[in-house]
Amino acid sequence: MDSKRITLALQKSGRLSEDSTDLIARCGIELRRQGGRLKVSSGNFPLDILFLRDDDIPEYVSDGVADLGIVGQNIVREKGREVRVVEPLGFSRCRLSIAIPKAEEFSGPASLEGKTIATTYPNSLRGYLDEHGVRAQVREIQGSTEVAPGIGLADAICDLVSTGSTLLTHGLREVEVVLHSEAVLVSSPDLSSEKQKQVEELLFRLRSVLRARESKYILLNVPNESVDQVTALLPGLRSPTVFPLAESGWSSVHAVIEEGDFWHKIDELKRAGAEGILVSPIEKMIA
Ligand code: PRT
Ligand code: ZN
Repeated sequence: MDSKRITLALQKSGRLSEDSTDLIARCGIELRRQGGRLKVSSGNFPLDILFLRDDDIPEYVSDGVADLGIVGQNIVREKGREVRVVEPLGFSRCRLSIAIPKAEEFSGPASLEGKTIATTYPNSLRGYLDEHGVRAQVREIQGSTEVAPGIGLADAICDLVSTGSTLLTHGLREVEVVLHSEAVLVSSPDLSSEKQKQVEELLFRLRSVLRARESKYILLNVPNESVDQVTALLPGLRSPTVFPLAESGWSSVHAVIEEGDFWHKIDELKRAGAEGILVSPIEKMIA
């Protein structure tokens, strides 16, 4: 094995796959994924990718078979393997929650005392119950947890929720959040210094892509008398860039804004006299 190449474990197929491979592509790393192959190598970065079931990723990374992995925090927590969480990636957000039949009363964790809870996350659920001093029976099942109360298999369930529509369809309501999750980059606990260097290079690219995702490039025309007011609204990487327009009395202002602030900022900018506002995505952002 080439000691300078790093191995990244990704989910083979499922909810994490597309965002994970897309992220790697945006880092300028070319992969030629052929059919159902388990391992592919990049020709332009010292990276090999292993495609696995998401549940197996923490084990492969903690054992050092893979140096890095992309997996949900829910799986990292459930498996309890020794891995280092290097970077939250902002996709596949969900929560692990306890849900009960919607007509049932719930007045806090104590309402679960003596109940049977079906889950595919027994360790996380036991952790939650212990933390709250609740004695309940954990029934580990494989998949389709949401049907368990309806067929008399359990009183409650503990499962992943994103939109909540699965719970709704099965007449259940979410009562407690056990943990919030998103996809994270994890690394092996002990990497050689050579590999660590490659990981740093990959991380530098990843962070540039992630930062850019949260930001927009904004261009607007502003009457000169409003430039100060408008630039005060736009922090930018340092401060906004201001150019004179060919038409006298007007300037063009360029800046970077946070996606989350976007609509709120646009309203304020219009009120301050900005016109011809253009907003575009940013591909990479190097701090
Ligand atoms: O085959 P493999 O083992 O690799 O895949 P998998 O079937 O175990 O996992 P997959 O692809 O379904 O999910 C991978 C990861 O996506 C999870 O570990 C989470 O980190 C994340 N994720 C985000 C979700 C959800 N959102 C999600 N909603 N995983 C599962 N769900 C399921 C949930 O279990 C429930 O059945 O979707 C349903 C609820 O969704 P809503 O939108 O109706 O609330
Ligand atoms: Zn899985």
